[in-house]
Amino acid sequence: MPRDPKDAYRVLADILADRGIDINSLKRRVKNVEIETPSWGYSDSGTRFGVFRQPGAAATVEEKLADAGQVHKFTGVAPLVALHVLWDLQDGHQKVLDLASEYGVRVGSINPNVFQDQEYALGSITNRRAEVRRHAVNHMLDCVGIAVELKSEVLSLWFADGTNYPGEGDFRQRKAWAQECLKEVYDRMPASMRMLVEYKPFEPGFYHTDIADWGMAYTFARSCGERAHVLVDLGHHLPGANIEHIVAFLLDEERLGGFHFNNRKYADDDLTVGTINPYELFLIYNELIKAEDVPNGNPPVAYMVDQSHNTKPKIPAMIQTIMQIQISHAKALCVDRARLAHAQDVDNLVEAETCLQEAFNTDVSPLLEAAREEMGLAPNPLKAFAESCYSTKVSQERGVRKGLGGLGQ
Ligand code: RM4
Ligand code: MN
Ligand code: MN
Repeated sequence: MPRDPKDAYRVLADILADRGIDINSLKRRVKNVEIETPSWGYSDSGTRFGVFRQPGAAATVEEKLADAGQVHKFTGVAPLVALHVLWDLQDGHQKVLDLASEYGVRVGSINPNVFQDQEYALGSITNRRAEVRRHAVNHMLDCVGIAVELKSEVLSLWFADGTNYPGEGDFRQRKAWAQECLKEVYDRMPASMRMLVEYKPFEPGFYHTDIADWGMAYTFARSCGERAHVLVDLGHHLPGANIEHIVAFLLDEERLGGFHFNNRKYADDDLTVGTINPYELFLIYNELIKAEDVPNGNPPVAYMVDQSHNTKPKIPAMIQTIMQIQISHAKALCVDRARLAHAQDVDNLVEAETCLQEAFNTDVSPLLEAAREEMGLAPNPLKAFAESCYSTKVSQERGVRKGLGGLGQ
């Protein structure tokens, strides 16, 4: 028998009340979320073995903003779009601003590209040649200007810098070059702008990468200044890394700048967030909620998706992603904090872990559906999008093209 949504909501409200949690306050919190989706998630993508073209995949910045607008229209919590300077910003910046507002979204982080030009084969900000480092810094300085014009306050940096062979480079010399370049860019950012420094343990450098882990990103960020923070991409850790611990540590240091949400099974797989290891995502959100409840001086956290859906249809895949994030967020809000704190106080390990397990096992769909209803949305965004026939329409109009996507175009 199909469940009555009102009954399900009342049952959940009672369960939460027993945990000392007011369902209305949770509803406010799940409504008050802004997630950024990546422009490159709407265009054709693939692996180094090939790119798969889908009818209707976005090929211009206008189409990417239009598709992102659909994700926001049906989820209500994805109003921001990350832009990649090389892939998206050939058109005039005013035009991009106008298009964003036409499609009901805003420009989110600005992502420079210092990894695709031929001259970056042996690195950008750690390249032995001063003229290549200069070129990379100039590009990032241009991006600061672009960000200002596009009213974006986040410069999000990822470097492909690294080496493939022992002996190829001098780690400490490269560290000094990276530091010098980052500081020059940082010093030219307006006071309203933040710099996010992303790390990655391998690929495309398979022997070493210059910003390999959170500690290195943190060190670079600290030596730039207060507005440089660490970006945690969930796919950029070696197997077994305790990401929730890293998140808590960075929050405590007031340096957690943002996330690139995705999930991994083997490497930097960019699979759908929360699908391979949902408990990990829940535990990460658990740390974020704790920090929201008792704020310190940590900057606002940018919640960004970094996924390219090579074989799934782009827009439904992104809506599914947003829904997955909402589920983990909502579950982490369901932890009985007082009971957990007490269990920790008296070293009751079973009870403490039970508090987390109970929250993780809570069916939060009645809460999310009620929140969507209050936002004037359909309870199931994926279904509502499918019924809108937008995909059929753009597939027919756009067809299959080779466009301005991301990597591999
Ligand atoms: C990297 C990293 C960056 C992304 C590039 C293209 O693995 O996740 O965030 O911009 O890929
Ligand atoms: Mn990333
Ligand atoms: Mn990545």
